[in-house]
Amino acid sequence: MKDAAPQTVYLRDYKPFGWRIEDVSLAFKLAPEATRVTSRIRFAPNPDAPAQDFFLHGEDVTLLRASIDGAEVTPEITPQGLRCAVPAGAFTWEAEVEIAPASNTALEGLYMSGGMYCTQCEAEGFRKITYYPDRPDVMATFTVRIESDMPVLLSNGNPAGSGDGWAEWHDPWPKPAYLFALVAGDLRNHPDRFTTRSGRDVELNIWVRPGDEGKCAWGMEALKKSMTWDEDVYGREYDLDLFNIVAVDDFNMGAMENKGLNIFNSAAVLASPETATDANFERIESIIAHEYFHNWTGNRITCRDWFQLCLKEGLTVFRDQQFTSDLRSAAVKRIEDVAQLRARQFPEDQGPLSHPVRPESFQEINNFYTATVYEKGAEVIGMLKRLVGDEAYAKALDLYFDRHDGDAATIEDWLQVFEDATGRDLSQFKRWYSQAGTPRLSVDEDWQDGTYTLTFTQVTKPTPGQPDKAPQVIPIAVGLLSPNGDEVVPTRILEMTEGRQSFTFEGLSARPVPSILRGFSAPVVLDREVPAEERAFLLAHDTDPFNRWESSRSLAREALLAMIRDGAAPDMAWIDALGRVLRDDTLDPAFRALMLGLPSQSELAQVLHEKGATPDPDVIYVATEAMADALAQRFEPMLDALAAQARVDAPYAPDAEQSGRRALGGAVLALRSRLDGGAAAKAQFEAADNMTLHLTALTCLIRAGAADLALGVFHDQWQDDRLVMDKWFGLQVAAAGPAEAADVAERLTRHPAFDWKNPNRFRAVLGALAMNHAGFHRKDGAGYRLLADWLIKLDPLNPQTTARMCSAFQTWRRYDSDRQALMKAELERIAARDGLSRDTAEMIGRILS
Ligand code: B3K
Ligand code: ZN
Repeated sequence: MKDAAPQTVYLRDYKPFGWRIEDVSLAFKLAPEATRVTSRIRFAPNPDAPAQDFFLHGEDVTLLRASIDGAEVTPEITPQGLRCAVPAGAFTWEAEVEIAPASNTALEGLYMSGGMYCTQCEAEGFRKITYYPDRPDVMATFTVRIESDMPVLLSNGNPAGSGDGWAEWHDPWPKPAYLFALVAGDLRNHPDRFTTRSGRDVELNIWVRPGDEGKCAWGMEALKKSMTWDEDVYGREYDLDLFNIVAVDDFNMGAMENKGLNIFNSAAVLASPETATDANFERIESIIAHEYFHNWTGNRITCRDWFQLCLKEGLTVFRDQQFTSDLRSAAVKRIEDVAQLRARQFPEDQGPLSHPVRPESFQEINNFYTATVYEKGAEVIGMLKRLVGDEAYAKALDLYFDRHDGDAATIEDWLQVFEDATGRDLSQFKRWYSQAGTPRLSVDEDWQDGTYTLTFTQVTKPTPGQPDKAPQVIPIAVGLLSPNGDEVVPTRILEMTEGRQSFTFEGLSARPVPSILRGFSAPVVLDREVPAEERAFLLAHDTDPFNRWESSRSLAREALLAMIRDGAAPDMAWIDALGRVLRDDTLDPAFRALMLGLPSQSELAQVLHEKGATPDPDVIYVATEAMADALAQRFEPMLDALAAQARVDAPYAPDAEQSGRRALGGAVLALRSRLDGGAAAKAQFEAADNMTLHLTALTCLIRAGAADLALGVFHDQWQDDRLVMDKWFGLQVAAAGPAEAADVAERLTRHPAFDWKNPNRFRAVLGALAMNHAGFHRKDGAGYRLLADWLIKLDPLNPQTTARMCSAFQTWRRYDSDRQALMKAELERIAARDGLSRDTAEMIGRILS
């Protein structure tokens, strides 16, 4: 059981552990209800640490015996671990514990999934396996022996022997316990090889349940591409003889970078054209890369403590984003990443859960694997690179790897490397790590005698625990266009450091049109009233693809706001300008597909809230539908031509080129379905030979209210495929109208295949409900109630997934008083549960605060 009165942990209280560990030997005798774990650990006093009691973490483990240097000891056991008197010098600790993986529903520590044993130790799961100093700054080499009748027995590092019913592994690289992994099961492998550029021959395997062998090829290609890319771009090579990936069905997140033995949610690695969409393929490619890149940014250089999580996560997200931009379209990737940041990180940073990229306190660290730590953490690195330039960035990274290989490092170490490599003072830049909230940037313009002046003002609103904000360093990428559309000043980075600051451009022959925050050069909100003609001008002429998209997005947003607030008609000027972009067949189909997307309903609610209005989800829904209908009608004459450009004649490949075409085709089909009642979608559904076309068609049919038959057909065809069935569950809720979504979700929770203990299935239904803006916020509170009921049910079994999904309520203060009262009541109902987990209690407490 977790602590009843949770403790808050503070960054400022960090102190090193009193001992170092030279080597760890673990022996596992696996049994579902009674696994025995023996540990033998050589401890030596840490001269750099203050005096302290000898304390080892341990939760939900039964100590059977313990000894020091061979003499039996009787430690004091607490719910969090054990305390024991130890000799003054070095000593050998031995302990035997018993754990019950089959009863471990939290999916943290050693647990069972689909008949196999697997582990998840980050952040603090190793303490559920045995007593240990479970903190990232304690690094050791591990030797692991596994005894089990399972045919495949895996752990970290290189194989060190095996026989009938046993296997041994040795990991020569010192690592913290959170990177430990063990897998045992009846598994099949998809093998391959990779030779590193210095000639190391590496065996690669993807291990899956029997029957899934045909879904590994893409993941394997992604792994090899990642290995090559990290050598080419960061000069980083792989460092073991073997790299194993295992797919498991029950997993709280996407994947985990355990040294030499990555464990993946099967949804984040298994794919075939028949069962996975283009978006799935792209996501798998980037997650494989992300976990692989952690081998250097995370494993070889790890974090001193969990407050430094962004040191590995922000950097590794940044690296996987670079990888995807290099492999696919950089422009499309940037737009997708910014859209994600705005959809996930901005609401977090502008609400009760706001926290700095490097938080200063937590109760449950699992609650801080957030969009802020990951995605804003990556944006901060992007800004750093923009400020120092590509060459200096490369130099700083080389220095980082040289200086800190083998270390458990901090953000201070990271910034020091940049200071040393560039001679810059980064003390003000460091505020990006300590100050929460999204800065808002406003702009004044002045034009006089050939001199053009831009004056920026930055303001960050107070966030929980941080009433006063200091100015940040903001790299503002700006380009200037002449009135005829030529670029007169190419992109320049303006480095803003003050609260209000002016930048001048001299020698211009006419007043220019500015393109500001190109490439989204900083994670800020740009508050700038721009006349619609100027936006339309940028939509037509901007050379920066991100800002071209942004101009259209802003026009769409403003048009929708006018429809929502004043009942205005759709803005035909914007629609026609968009039409001109769509007709330009020199433009990437993927880019044109993105241009056709409307701002999300949740984003519109956020903007209304910022402007002091109370968003009504039903009105927002109606306006968005009306806008989509207007697009469909206006673009009807060109839908055939667009569909022709979207056609793919070659055999299916999930590459950028083909998936871009299919994305455009999907956007066209969505418009057409508004005009033909779903006839074209029905034809596509029947003819589709890949999941992307199949699922796009099914979505259109649901939206057109014509999916009854198709849903049955789809179900019968795919009922034995767990991942495809997740789509079947999720789509029905995601595409349902506002009046039905909660009822559809409720009905699906009673479906015999609704395995609510499986996080993927749980999220497919309840996560999709939380994302269906108008459906979740149904006026009578049915959406809130259903989600709260299920969170209450899941919490005792799986606190981590429960706590994460509580964030669906984080925006509760945006809405009208009736909805606020309904959401508050549900939050209080959850909070009042006896024995609520530390994870969920902390989340609800923060959301209500
Ligand atoms: N490092 C893991 C996440 C662990 C989450 C623990 N609650 C996956 C990743 O970021 O690569
Ligand atoms: Zn990561």
